[in-house]
Amino acid sequence: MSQFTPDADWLHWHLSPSKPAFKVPEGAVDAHCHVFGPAAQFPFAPERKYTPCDASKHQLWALRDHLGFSRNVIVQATCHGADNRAMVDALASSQGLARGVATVKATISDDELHALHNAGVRGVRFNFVKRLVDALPFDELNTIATRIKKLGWHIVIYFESQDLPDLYDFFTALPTTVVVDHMGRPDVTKPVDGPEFALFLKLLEENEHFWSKVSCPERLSVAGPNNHYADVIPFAKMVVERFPERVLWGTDWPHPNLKSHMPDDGALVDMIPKIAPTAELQRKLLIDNPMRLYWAD
Ligand code: 0GY
Repeated sequence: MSQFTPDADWLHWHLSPSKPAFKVPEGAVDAHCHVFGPAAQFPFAPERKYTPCDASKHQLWALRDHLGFSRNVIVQATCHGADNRAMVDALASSQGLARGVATVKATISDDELHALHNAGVRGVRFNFVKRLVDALPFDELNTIATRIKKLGWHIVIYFESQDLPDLYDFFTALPTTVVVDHMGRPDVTKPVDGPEFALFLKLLEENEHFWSKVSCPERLSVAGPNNHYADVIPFAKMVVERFPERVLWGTDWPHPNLKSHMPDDGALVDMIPKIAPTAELQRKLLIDNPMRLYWAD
Protein backbone atom coordinates (compact mmCIF):
# COMPACT_ATOMS: atom_id res chain seq x y z
CA MET A 1 0.00 0.00 0.00
CA SER A 2 1.15 3.55 -0.65
CA GLN A 3 0.06 6.84 0.86
CA PHE A 4 -1.31 7.97 -2.52
CA THR A 5 -5.02 7.74 -3.21
CA PRO A 6 -6.02 8.19 -6.86
CA ASP A 7 -8.17 11.22 -7.65
CA ALA A 8 -11.85 10.46 -7.14
CA ASP A 9 -12.72 11.08 -10.79
CA TRP A 10 -9.78 9.03 -12.06
CA LEU A 11 -10.84 6.21 -14.38
CA HIS A 12 -8.86 3.02 -14.08
CA TRP A 13 -7.24 1.76 -17.28
CA HIS A 14 -9.04 -1.04 -19.14
CA LEU A 15 -8.39 -4.37 -17.42
CA SER A 16 -9.41 -6.62 -20.32
CA PRO A 17 -8.85 -4.85 -23.64
CA SER A 18 -10.10 -6.69 -26.72
CA LYS A 19 -7.76 -8.54 -29.06
CA PRO A 20 -7.46 -6.21 -32.06
CA ALA A 21 -8.72 -7.45 -35.42
CA PHE A 22 -5.84 -5.57 -37.05
CA LYS A 23 -2.63 -7.55 -36.76
CA VAL A 24 0.23 -5.09 -36.33
CA PRO A 25 3.37 -5.90 -38.35
CA GLU A 26 6.12 -7.85 -36.62
CA GLY A 27 8.39 -5.45 -34.73
CA ALA A 28 5.80 -2.70 -34.15
CA VAL A 29 6.54 0.03 -31.58
CA ASP A 30 4.00 1.57 -29.19
CA ALA A 31 5.72 4.97 -29.21
CA HIS A 32 3.68 6.76 -26.54
CA CYS A 33 2.85 5.15 -23.22
CA HIS A 34 3.56 5.75 -19.55
CA VAL A 35 4.20 3.94 -16.29
CA PHE A 36 2.77 5.19 -13.00
CA GLY A 37 4.61 4.07 -9.89
CA PRO A 38 3.97 1.68 -8.32
CA ALA A 39 3.67 4.60 -5.91
CA ALA A 40 4.87 2.58 -2.92
CA GLN A 41 8.19 2.15 -4.73
CA PHE A 42 8.28 5.30 -6.87
CA PRO A 43 6.31 8.08 -5.12
CA PHE A 44 4.46 10.63 -7.21
CA ALA A 45 5.92 14.15 -7.35
CA PRO A 46 4.76 16.70 -4.75
CA GLU A 47 4.08 19.25 -7.52
CA ARG A 48 1.86 16.88 -9.58
CA LYS A 49 -1.55 18.07 -10.78
CA TYR A 50 -3.21 14.65 -10.59
CA THR A 51 -2.77 11.44 -8.65
CA PRO A 52 -3.28 8.33 -10.77
CA CYS A 53 -3.69 4.67 -9.95
CA ASP A 54 -0.61 2.51 -10.35
CA ALA A 55 0.24 1.27 -13.82
CA SER A 56 3.37 -0.85 -13.64
CA LYS A 57 5.99 -1.95 -16.16
CA HIS A 58 4.73 -5.54 -15.88
CA GLN A 59 1.23 -4.43 -16.77
CA LEU A 60 2.65 -2.45 -19.70
CA TRP A 61 4.59 -5.49 -21.00
CA ALA A 62 1.40 -7.59 -20.71
CA LEU A 63 -0.49 -5.03 -22.80
CA ARG A 64 2.33 -4.90 -25.37
CA ASP A 65 2.18 -8.67 -25.81
CA HIS A 66 -1.61 -8.78 -25.88
CA LEU A 67 -1.81 -6.15 -28.63
CA GLY A 68 0.97 -7.79 -30.67
CA PHE A 69 3.56 -5.02 -30.27
CA SER A 70 7.28 -5.63 -29.83
CA ARG A 71 8.60 -2.43 -28.25
CA ASN A 72 7.59 0.61 -26.22
CA VAL A 73 8.61 4.22 -25.89
CA ILE A 74 7.82 5.26 -22.32
CA VAL A 75 7.17 8.96 -21.90
CA GLN A 76 7.75 10.45 -18.48
CA ALA A 77 4.34 11.44 -17.07
CA THR A 78 3.83 14.72 -15.24
CA CYS A 79 2.66 12.96 -12.06
CA HIS A 80 6.30 11.90 -11.57
CA GLY A 81 7.68 15.39 -12.26
CA ALA A 82 11.39 15.34 -13.10
CA ASP A 83 11.94 12.17 -11.05
CA ASN A 84 12.49 9.67 -13.84
CA ARG A 85 13.10 6.62 -11.63
CA ALA A 86 9.91 4.70 -12.45
CA MET A 87 10.47 5.15 -16.18
CA VAL A 88 14.17 4.27 -15.94
CA ASP A 89 13.37 1.19 -13.86
CA ALA A 90 10.98 0.07 -16.60
CA LEU A 91 13.64 0.61 -19.28
CA ALA A 92 16.14 -1.41 -17.23
CA SER A 93 13.82 -4.39 -17.08
CA SER A 94 12.75 -4.23 -20.74
CA GLN A 95 15.69 -6.19 -22.15
CA GLY A 96 16.29 -3.39 -24.63
CA LEU A 97 12.69 -3.40 -25.83
CA ALA A 98 11.81 0.00 -24.35
CA ARG A 99 13.26 3.45 -24.78
CA GLY A 100 12.37 6.57 -22.82
CA VAL A 101 11.54 10.26 -22.99
CA ALA A 102 12.49 12.05 -19.76
CA THR A 103 11.55 15.24 -17.98
CA VAL A 104 14.62 17.12 -16.76
CA LYS A 105 15.49 20.42 -15.16
CA ALA A 106 18.10 22.77 -16.59
CA THR A 107 20.25 22.08 -13.52
CA ILE A 108 20.63 18.37 -14.25
CA SER A 109 24.29 17.33 -14.25
CA ASP A 110 26.13 15.88 -17.24
CA ASP A 111 26.60 12.65 -15.32
CA GLU A 112 22.88 12.37 -14.74
CA LEU A 113 22.17 13.04 -18.41
CA HIS A 114 24.65 10.36 -19.44
CA ALA A 115 23.11 7.91 -16.98
CA LEU A 116 19.70 8.56 -18.55
CA HIS A 117 21.20 8.00 -21.99
CA ASN A 118 22.77 4.70 -20.90
CA ALA A 119 19.41 3.68 -19.47
CA GLY A 120 17.78 4.14 -22.90
CA VAL A 121 16.44 7.70 -22.80
CA ARG A 122 16.53 9.40 -26.20
CA GLY A 123 14.49 12.56 -25.66
CA VAL A 124 13.02 15.09 -23.26
CA ARG A 125 9.46 16.33 -23.06
CA PHE A 126 8.53 20.01 -22.91
CA ASN A 127 4.97 20.26 -21.65
CA PHE A 128 2.82 23.37 -22.10
CA VAL A 129 -0.57 21.94 -21.13
CA LYS A 130 -1.58 24.18 -18.24
CA ARG A 131 -3.81 21.67 -16.45
CA LEU A 132 -0.78 19.35 -16.26
CA VAL A 133 2.21 21.54 -15.45
CA ASP A 134 3.53 24.99 -14.77
CA ALA A 135 5.69 25.21 -17.89
CA LEU A 136 9.34 26.11 -17.47
CA PRO A 137 10.46 29.51 -18.80
CA PHE A 138 11.75 29.57 -22.37
CA ASP A 139 15.35 30.32 -21.34
CA GLU A 140 15.44 27.24 -19.12
CA LEU A 141 13.96 25.11 -21.90
CA ASN A 142 16.54 26.49 -24.32
CA THR A 143 19.32 25.53 -21.91
CA ILE A 144 17.96 21.99 -21.73
CA ALA A 145 17.59 21.87 -25.53
CA THR A 146 21.21 22.86 -26.09
CA ARG A 147 22.46 20.32 -23.58
CA ILE A 148 20.44 17.33 -24.79
CA LYS A 149 21.28 18.08 -28.43
CA LYS A 150 24.84 16.96 -27.66
CA LEU A 151 23.51 13.51 -26.82
CA GLY A 152 21.64 13.28 -30.12
CA TRP A 153 18.29 13.40 -28.33
CA HIS A 154 15.07 14.97 -29.58
CA ILE A 155 12.40 17.08 -27.89
CA VAL A 156 8.77 16.01 -27.49
CA ILE A 157 6.38 18.94 -27.18
CA TYR A 158 2.89 18.77 -25.70
CA PHE A 159 0.51 21.69 -26.11
CA GLU A 160 -3.10 22.46 -27.00
CA SER A 161 -3.97 23.84 -30.41
CA GLN A 162 -5.14 27.24 -29.17
CA ASP A 163 -1.64 27.87 -27.78
CA LEU A 164 0.25 27.09 -30.99
CA PRO A 165 0.25 30.66 -32.37
CA ASP A 166 2.03 31.93 -29.23
CA LEU A 167 4.48 29.03 -29.08
CA TYR A 168 5.19 28.73 -32.80
CA ASP A 169 8.37 30.82 -32.95
CA PHE A 170 9.82 29.20 -29.83
CA PHE A 171 9.17 25.75 -31.27
CA THR A 172 10.65 26.43 -34.70
CA ALA A 173 13.85 27.79 -33.13
CA LEU A 174 14.51 24.55 -31.20
CA PRO A 175 17.80 22.99 -32.28
CA THR A 176 16.85 19.29 -32.40
CA THR A 177 14.29 17.00 -33.98
CA VAL A 178 10.94 17.90 -32.43
CA VAL A 179 8.02 15.48 -31.98
CA VAL A 180 4.54 16.92 -31.43
CA ASP A 181 2.26 14.92 -29.13
CA HIS A 182 -1.20 14.02 -30.43
CA MET A 183 -1.12 16.26 -33.54
CA GLY A 184 -1.06 19.33 -31.33
CA ARG A 185 -4.48 18.39 -29.92
CA PRO A 186 -6.69 19.77 -32.70
CA ASP A 187 -10.29 20.72 -32.08
CA VAL A 188 -11.84 18.05 -34.29
CA THR A 189 -15.18 19.83 -34.42
CA LYS A 190 -13.43 22.34 -36.67
CA PRO A 191 -12.78 21.49 -40.33
CA VAL A 192 -9.68 19.48 -41.15
CA ASP A 193 -8.96 22.01 -43.92
CA GLY A 194 -9.61 25.02 -41.65
CA PRO A 195 -7.11 27.64 -40.44
CA GLU A 196 -6.39 26.09 -37.02
CA PHE A 197 -5.21 22.74 -38.34
CA ALA A 198 -3.53 24.54 -41.24
CA LEU A 199 -1.12 26.16 -38.78
CA PHE A 200 -0.16 22.76 -37.40
CA LEU A 201 0.29 21.38 -40.94
CA LYS A 202 2.44 24.40 -41.79
CA LEU A 203 4.63 23.63 -38.77
CA LEU A 204 5.41 20.21 -40.25
CA GLU A 205 5.44 21.36 -43.85
CA GLU A 206 7.98 24.13 -43.34
CA ASN A 207 10.12 22.42 -40.71
CA GLU A 208 11.42 19.06 -41.84
CA HIS A 209 12.78 18.25 -38.40
CA PHE A 210 9.24 18.24 -36.97
CA TRP A 211 7.41 14.95 -36.44
CA SER A 212 3.94 14.17 -35.07
CA LYS A 213 2.35 11.44 -33.02
CA VAL A 214 -0.99 10.50 -34.54
CA SER A 215 -2.24 9.26 -31.21
CA CYS A 216 -5.01 9.84 -28.69
CA PRO A 217 -8.28 9.74 -30.64
CA GLU A 218 -9.91 9.04 -27.27
CA ARG A 219 -8.77 12.47 -26.02
CA LEU A 220 -9.63 14.41 -29.14
CA SER A 221 -12.89 12.83 -30.21
CA VAL A 222 -16.32 14.31 -29.61
CA ALA A 223 -18.01 11.43 -31.48
CA GLY A 224 -16.57 9.05 -28.87
CA PRO A 225 -15.98 5.31 -28.68
CA ASN A 226 -19.46 4.29 -29.84
CA ASN A 227 -18.70 6.03 -33.12
CA HIS A 228 -15.18 4.56 -33.22
CA TYR A 229 -13.69 8.05 -32.80
CA ALA A 230 -14.61 8.66 -36.46
CA ASP A 231 -14.20 12.45 -36.18
CA VAL A 232 -10.46 12.10 -35.49
CA ILE A 233 -9.71 9.90 -38.51
CA PRO A 234 -9.55 12.66 -41.19
CA PHE A 235 -7.00 14.59 -39.10
CA ALA A 236 -4.74 11.63 -38.38
CA LYS A 237 -5.02 10.20 -41.90
CA MET A 238 -4.06 13.54 -43.42
CA VAL A 239 -0.94 13.77 -41.25
CA VAL A 240 0.10 10.17 -41.98
CA GLU A 241 -0.37 10.60 -45.72
CA ARG A 242 1.38 13.96 -45.92
CA PHE A 243 4.30 13.17 -43.61
CA PRO A 244 4.70 9.38 -43.79
CA GLU A 245 8.36 9.46 -42.71
CA ARG A 246 7.71 11.64 -39.65
CA VAL A 247 4.78 10.06 -37.81
CA LEU A 248 4.60 7.85 -34.74
CA TRP A 249 1.73 5.97 -33.13
CA GLY A 250 1.12 5.07 -29.48
CA THR A 251 -1.60 3.75 -27.21
CA ASP A 252 -1.12 6.43 -24.52
CA TRP A 253 -1.75 3.65 -21.97
CA PRO A 254 -2.67 3.99 -19.08
CA HIS A 255 -4.54 7.02 -20.43
CA PRO A 256 -3.98 9.72 -17.82
CA ASN A 257 -6.81 12.05 -16.89
CA LEU A 258 -9.62 10.47 -18.82
CA LYS A 259 -12.84 11.23 -17.01
CA SER A 260 -15.66 10.45 -19.45
CA HIS A 261 -14.64 7.02 -20.71
CA MET A 262 -11.66 4.69 -20.73
CA PRO A 263 -10.71 3.39 -24.17
CA ASP A 264 -10.37 -0.26 -25.07
CA ASP A 265 -6.74 -0.45 -26.21
CA GLY A 266 -7.64 -3.16 -28.74
CA ALA A 267 -10.14 -0.76 -30.36
CA LEU A 268 -7.43 1.91 -30.54
CA VAL A 269 -5.18 -0.51 -32.44
CA ASP A 270 -8.05 -1.21 -34.81
CA MET A 271 -7.98 2.45 -35.82
CA ILE A 272 -4.50 2.11 -37.31
CA PRO A 273 -5.58 0.83 -40.76
CA LYS A 274 -8.11 3.67 -40.95
CA ILE A 275 -5.41 6.32 -40.56
CA ALA A 276 -2.60 4.42 -42.32
CA PRO A 277 -4.45 2.52 -45.02
CA THR A 278 -1.57 0.74 -46.78
CA ALA A 279 0.96 -1.81 -45.54
CA GLU A 280 3.76 0.58 -46.46
CA LEU A 281 2.30 3.44 -44.39
CA GLN A 282 1.73 1.06 -41.50
CA ARG A 283 5.32 -0.16 -41.63
CA LYS A 284 6.68 3.39 -41.59
CA LEU A 285 4.34 4.47 -38.78
CA LEU A 286 4.84 1.47 -36.54
CA ILE A 287 8.38 0.28 -37.30
CA ASP A 288 10.67 2.34 -39.56
CA ASN A 289 10.04 5.76 -38.00
CA PRO A 290 10.19 4.82 -34.30
CA MET A 291 13.18 2.56 -34.89
CA ARG A 292 15.03 5.41 -36.62
CA LEU A 293 14.28 7.84 -33.80
CA TYR A 294 14.73 5.56 -30.77
CA TRP A 295 16.89 2.58 -31.79
CA ALA A 296 19.26 4.20 -34.31
CA ASP A 297 22.15 2.77 -32.34
C1 0GY B 1 -0.80 12.13 -22.48
C2 0GY B 1 -1.68 12.99 -21.84
C3 0GY B 1 -1.85 13.55 -20.66
C4 0GY B 1 -1.02 13.53 -19.52
C5 0GY B 1 0.29 13.38 -19.53
O1 0GY B 1 2.35 13.47 -18.56
C6 0GY B 1 1.15 13.53 -18.37
O2 0GY B 1 0.64 13.72 -17.28
O3 0GY B 1 0.93 13.12 -20.65
C7 0GY B 1 -3.05 14.36 -20.61
O4 0GY B 1 -3.67 14.43 -19.54
O5 0GY B 1 -3.43 14.96 -21.64
O6 0GY B 1 -0.41 12.42 -23.58
O7 0GY B 1 -0.42 11.08 -22.02
